[in-house]
Amino acid sequence: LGQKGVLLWFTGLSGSGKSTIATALEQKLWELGKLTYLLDGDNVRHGLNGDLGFSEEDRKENIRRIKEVAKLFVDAGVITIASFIAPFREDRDSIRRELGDRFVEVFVNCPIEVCASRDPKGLYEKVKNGEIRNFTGVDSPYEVPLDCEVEIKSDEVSVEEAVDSLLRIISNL
Ligand code: GGZ
Repeated sequence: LGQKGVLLWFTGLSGSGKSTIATALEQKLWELGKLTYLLDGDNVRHGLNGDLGFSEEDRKENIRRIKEVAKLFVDAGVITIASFIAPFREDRDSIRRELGDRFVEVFVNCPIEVCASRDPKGLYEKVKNGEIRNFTGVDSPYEVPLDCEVEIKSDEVSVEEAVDSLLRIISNL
């Protein structure tokens, strides 16, 4: 009868479109009367994970804590959307192991050249000028998903098309 919780995890490079698609999906679900929660850098990295940076160790701890929070939301029956790079396959796979079929890994796949040309926050420019180090895809690794549930080529499909395909997947869960 009630809504079953699920975790949709958007992984991909900075500027790949994770947050844009995640926000549009959340809006659509809200219009459908669904209970949702969006976890992203704005509400997690400033608060709960405010002590963490972008070293490999901190990124892994970032994802571990977000996983634990997300599990609570899923337990509560919420359609939980997480938008974080999560660059390490091992970390994403550990979420899948714990949540099983309640976990949907969404790879927002976009060539880094396109991400860098969008550069919504001017971060790629800063990387180029040497102002930021350990930047994902440049001098910090991103392990491409091999077995994700969904892949969105954000340079090829529109946000609306991406949201529609995700809604179809959610409705079949
Ligand atoms: C990658 C960085 C970095 C470095 C700051 N590397 O495009 P954004 O701005 O809004 O998304 C990026 C965000 C990445 O945080 P996550 O918590 O998703 O990363 S991880 O899963 O790897 O822990 C970017 C900004 O923070 N940012 N410095 N060095 N992205």
